[in-house]
Amino acid sequence: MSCDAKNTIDPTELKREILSKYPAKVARKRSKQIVINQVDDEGNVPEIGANVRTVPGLITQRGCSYAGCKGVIMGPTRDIVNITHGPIGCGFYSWLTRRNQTKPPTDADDNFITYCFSTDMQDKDIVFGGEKKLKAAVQEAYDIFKPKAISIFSTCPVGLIGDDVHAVAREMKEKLGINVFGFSCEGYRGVSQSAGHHIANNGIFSHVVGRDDTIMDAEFKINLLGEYNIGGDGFEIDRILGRCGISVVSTFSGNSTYDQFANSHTADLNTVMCHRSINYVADMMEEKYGIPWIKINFIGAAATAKALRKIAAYFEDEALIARVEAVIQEEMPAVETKCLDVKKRCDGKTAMLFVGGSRAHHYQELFREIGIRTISAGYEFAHRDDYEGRKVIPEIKLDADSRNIEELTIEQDPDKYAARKTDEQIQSLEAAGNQFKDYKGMMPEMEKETLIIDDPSQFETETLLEMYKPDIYCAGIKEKYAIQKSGIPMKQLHSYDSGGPYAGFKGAVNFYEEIDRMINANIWAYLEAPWQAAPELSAKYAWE
Ligand code: CFM
Repeated sequence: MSCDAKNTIDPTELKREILSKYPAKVARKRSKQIVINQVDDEGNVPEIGANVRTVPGLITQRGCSYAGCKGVIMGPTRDIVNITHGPIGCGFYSWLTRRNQTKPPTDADDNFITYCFSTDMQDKDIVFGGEKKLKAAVQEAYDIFKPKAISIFSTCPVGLIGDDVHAVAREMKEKLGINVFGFSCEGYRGVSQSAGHHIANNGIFSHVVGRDDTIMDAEFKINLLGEYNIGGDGFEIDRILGRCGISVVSTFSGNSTYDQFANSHTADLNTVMCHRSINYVADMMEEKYGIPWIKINFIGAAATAKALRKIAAYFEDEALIARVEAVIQEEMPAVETKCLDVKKRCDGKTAMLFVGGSRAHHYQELFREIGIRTISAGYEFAHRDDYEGRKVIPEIKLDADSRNIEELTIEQDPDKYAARKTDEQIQSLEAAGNQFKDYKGMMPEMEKETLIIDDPSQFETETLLEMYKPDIYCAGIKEKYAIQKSGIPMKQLHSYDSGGPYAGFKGAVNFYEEIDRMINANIWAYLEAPWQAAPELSAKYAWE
């Protein structure tokens, strides 16, 4: 029934309708970030505005730079003591709020993820400076936990008053004899958490990667970059890779440890899962150590099979290629049985995905497998390359906000660089259809006329829901209940609600079941959306 409505909506009209509610200047800005998708034969798509400041007053889904650094990148590492230098709220709200899991091999191994370390900055520290307090906190953490490493995260006031966290880190490193490093990841450092990813990754690359040259005794060694083990995704990926005989030296940063980062330059291939948060690390590792990188995706059963085949093709080993095929053959029947069953009830339904900087793309694969079309999607904080593909990177203009984030100058390491493949080998692999250093982005894979919205506001979300009435909407906790009140099931794709894993083969089965349960539950029919209860209810903006 609602299908007709979806097909008759003119996205151009809808965009005009949304923009008409904004003041002219805001409308101009938003019009660049709301794009009607078109894909030509070469896979070219329209330009989208992305990675720009949110207009003050619009209710955004975004987080801050500190969140991206401390929570996203460093959050899943279990044996580094992460101290938040700042008011207690910043530490508290980034304490176990992301469902990244970790599994120390034994109870004796360090696991600090369950702790919240903070300097608990007070007014007097803002006035007189907080460096002394920070030093005392580092000392105290060391005395109690004796960790391998301690890292320090700057919150907004730290930058405003000018505490030098790096000087404190240097001094304490010298004094304690362990690795201590700081991050200038004040919340305001960038336009979103994306800046924090970059700051964290630069820090790990400068302070940790390359410090342990032990070569793992394994035949096929890879790093998994941009996989954060949300809901146990990383465990499922490790299970599958393990079955294939592929060894993971380091995951950045799901279920990771300090030693794995330190050792990661010994891997022979970097595989990039979340392009947004980590693509620059892959580039830096290639330049400094000679490790090529490929984009892979373990979200979706077909995507998982494809990722495994890509890795096997890179190593050019017949036994590995055969083993990967055997694993796919063994794993797929259970997935296909579930998929066929669920598809009976989900085929033809529609979804909208507004998540982070990567999942709004990856999850379209899983939905497609059970016959669900994505009719509108967008990211909170992705850059143009995540939408349009890496080919637009040279065109992206650096603005003042991007310049704020340090770009490391990387050179070949005189001792540790070893090209894993010669140029000729890479070329012949490319000729055989393998792609290196490439990501085509989300938009080329989306249908024409779908609405792509960057950094959507709450008002835009509500308008989309009202007009399109999708069968399911995916975003985060801030959006969840407002959306469900309008009678539309809402799946959290950040935390997975309480579910997961959704990666790999077993994850696909979990996801199909979950979406089937949510979409086909009777409960939604009993809910009345505000516009159904009071269709004439309207309001005017002050400037109208
Ligand atoms: Fe990468 Fe992520 Fe994402 Fe991200 Fe995130 Fe996340 Fe995400 Mo939430 S690193 S960009 S900053 S895939 S926490 S595990 S779900 S917004 S789409």
